[in-house]
Amino acid sequence: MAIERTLSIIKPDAVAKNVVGEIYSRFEKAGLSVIAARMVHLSQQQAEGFYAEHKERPFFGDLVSFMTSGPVMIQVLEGDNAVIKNRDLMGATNPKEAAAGTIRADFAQSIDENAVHGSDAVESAAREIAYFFTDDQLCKRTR
Ligand code: RTP
Ligand code: MG
Repeated sequence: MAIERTLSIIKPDAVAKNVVGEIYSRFEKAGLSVIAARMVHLSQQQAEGFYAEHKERPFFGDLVSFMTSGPVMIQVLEGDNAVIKNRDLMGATNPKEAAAGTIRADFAQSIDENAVHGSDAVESAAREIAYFFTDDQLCKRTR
């Protein structure tokens, strides 16, 4: 198995619900380690830049207003197959379609306010990690 890194964001709805610890616990139980983290209230410019790939989509404006509506918790997760493992923990984009026991099934209310973000591929993970963290902010695991 490949050791990968992925970018995870606990979105404003889940931060407001005070379930950051519960979501971290799921990462840990799945064997993913947090190697960098910070809490940020994103500016409009930061949110627009992060979701630039969706710029032309009809939901872009709502997505940016939601992502700037309160603080988010941003972390880099590392572990075996981290990208797909985190996507599996998250569940489907629409929480109504998310499998039971996934983060979105348990903590999200709608497709617009869906609790978490996770990179969708190794390439996008590298880009998204670099968007929020410098290399020297990524900690080496000691075991
Ligand atoms: P994310 O990027 O946040 O991890 O979510 P995702 O990969 O599961 O979904 P993506 O297609 O990348 O969409 C990004 C976010 O935009 C909102 N969205 N709304 N109303 C809609 O049809 C719609 N589609 C997407 C969601 O909040 C989604 O997380
Ligand atoms: Mg996505």
